Amino acid sequence: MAAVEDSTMDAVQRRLMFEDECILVDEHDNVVGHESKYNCHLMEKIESLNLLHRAFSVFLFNSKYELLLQQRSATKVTFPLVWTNTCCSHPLYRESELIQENFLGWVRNAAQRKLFDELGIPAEELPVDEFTPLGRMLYKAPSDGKWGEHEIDYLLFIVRDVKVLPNPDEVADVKYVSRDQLKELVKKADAGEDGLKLSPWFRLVVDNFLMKWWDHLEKGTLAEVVDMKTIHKL
Ligand code: DMA
Ligand code: MN
Repeated sequence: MAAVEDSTMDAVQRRLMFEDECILVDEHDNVVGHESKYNCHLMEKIESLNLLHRAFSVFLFNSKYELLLQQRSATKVTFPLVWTNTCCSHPLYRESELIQENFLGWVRNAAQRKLFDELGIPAEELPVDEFTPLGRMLYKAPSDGKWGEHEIDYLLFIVRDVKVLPNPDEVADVKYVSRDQLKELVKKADAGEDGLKLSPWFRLVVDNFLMKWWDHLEKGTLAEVVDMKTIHKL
């Protein structure tokens, strides 16, 4: 992927790069400060200052237990046009998104904020108690020469039939997949077919957790696999 130069950065994405103040954490997920989304995603800063920030990934299923995927828009600074889970972003360094009770306090605000921004799903459709936090993973992934991720990512499931209205600044395409359809997608991405790419964090979840969690979701035994103590280093 070509490096995104600041001068050619999409205006909407540039605004978010400076407006969004991400939460800096240590390897144990203790809050240690805050930094602009811009600096948090510059590989040079990540490496030289060992910047690590907090993020979340929502996996939304419909009542047929199909998973909603999104393709990131072409204007995203990191990982444009890759296919990924329903919605990913960062809780921001503000009181409402730093609340930690049951790992759900800030979800009410951060996940609801981005599910509306990116997919047009109103907050009323997403009661906070319906989100199940499954686990946390720490990973680093370069996007191109300049940008990348280094995050502790909270993985959240929700089952809900929703009406989706994608925001073209954020999302190029959406689709629901069954488990078999997702396996086909992964095969295609591995083979480089149709220029199909999956995000590195989605791929880590697929390879390490998703199929097992999906089984438990369908059987109604998801609580058995919740582990909010471990931070998986992947
Ligand atoms: C960041 O997602 C979060 C993860 C888990 C990669 P993003 O780049 O889509 O963030 P935003 O939507 O805030 O640009
Ligand atoms: Mn990030």
